[in-house]
Amino acid sequence: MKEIPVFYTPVSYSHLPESEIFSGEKDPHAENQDRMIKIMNELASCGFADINVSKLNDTLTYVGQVHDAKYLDFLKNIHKLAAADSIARKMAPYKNIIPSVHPYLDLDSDVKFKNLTALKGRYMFDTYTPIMANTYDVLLNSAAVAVAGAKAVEAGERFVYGLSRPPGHHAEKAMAGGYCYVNNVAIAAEYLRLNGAQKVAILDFDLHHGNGTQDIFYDRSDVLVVNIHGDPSLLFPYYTGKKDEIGIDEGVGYNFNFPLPKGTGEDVYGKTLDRALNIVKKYTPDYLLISAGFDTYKDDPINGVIKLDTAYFAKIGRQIAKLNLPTLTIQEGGYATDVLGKNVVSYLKGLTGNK
Ligand code: Q9C
Ligand code: ZN
Repeated sequence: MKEIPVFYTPVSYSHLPESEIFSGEKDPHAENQDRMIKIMNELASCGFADINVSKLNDTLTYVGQVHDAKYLDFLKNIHKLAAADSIARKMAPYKNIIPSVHPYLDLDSDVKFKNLTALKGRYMFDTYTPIMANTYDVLLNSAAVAVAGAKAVEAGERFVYGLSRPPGHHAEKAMAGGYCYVNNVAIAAEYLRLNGAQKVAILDFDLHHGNGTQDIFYDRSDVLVVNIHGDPSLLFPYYTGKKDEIGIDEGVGYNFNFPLPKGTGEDVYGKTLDRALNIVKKYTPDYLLISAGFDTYKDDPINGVIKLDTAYFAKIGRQIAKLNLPTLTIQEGGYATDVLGKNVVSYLKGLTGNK
């Protein structure tokens, strides 16, 4: 069968968030290592060739184009700062950094940078996205997978899959959240823009609104952002993803949201996907990037809104392929671990027209 190169890094397996805090209670973390194991195993058993991205090369350059320098300093240093503070207080260091207090007035006031508890909340918008000792290393490697994928489509590959983990689409210019630290798909888009592409389109079909990608490109017309997701009044990230968010300044008319109601099945989903793809087509981008989340699967443990089955992901792939664009797919969510690999492979086979 026609092959799709698969980029990944084994460093992702060392990303081990233990728990997420929901309504004050610790839950086992949904974005577990098993997800990636299942995807890799299924890809291997279907004959996909994988490419281990083991060097960071110029990744940090492109991460730095997307994210604020202060935010990156925070990601790099907060765990060490907190550990040193614990030791100074003769306490056991925290394994996971999770915020307690969020800024509600002046985001840039000094106290937020001088006080550790204040600092933790400054750059994290939820309690689902813990920072561990190795998080900075892990997130750079995850971004490196996206950059390597971008280089491969730039070099002429028609379809590429980047298994970035942790995922990225909830990470804003200066905020971690939704299991995301840096925005892998945005970093890939920025790579392509800075290396000659005039226009890049991003289609995000994760169950959750890609608030981070929207935030990053909201005032730009050179990167089109189109999002299909479950109604954010029912689902994370709650505060964004409505239809009337159309962009600002230069970016007006280059941001599209398609929130879908509870119970959405194939019929409505298919019509929405057609509309979204028409917008992409009209834009005539040089490259198409896909934020692929498989949490729209009918039995996904954190989904109660959109109901798609494994075979339907192939249909999504076929529809996307019809646009005839060089297409880089970046992995985002999907928490029905046992079928996640099958859902990914179904989609990838749909892209290439394989059964
Ligand atoms: N147990 C991505 O799909 N929901 N992020 C937590 C509480 C957070 C999803 C529910 C969903 C984040 C990349
Ligand atoms: Zn999601």
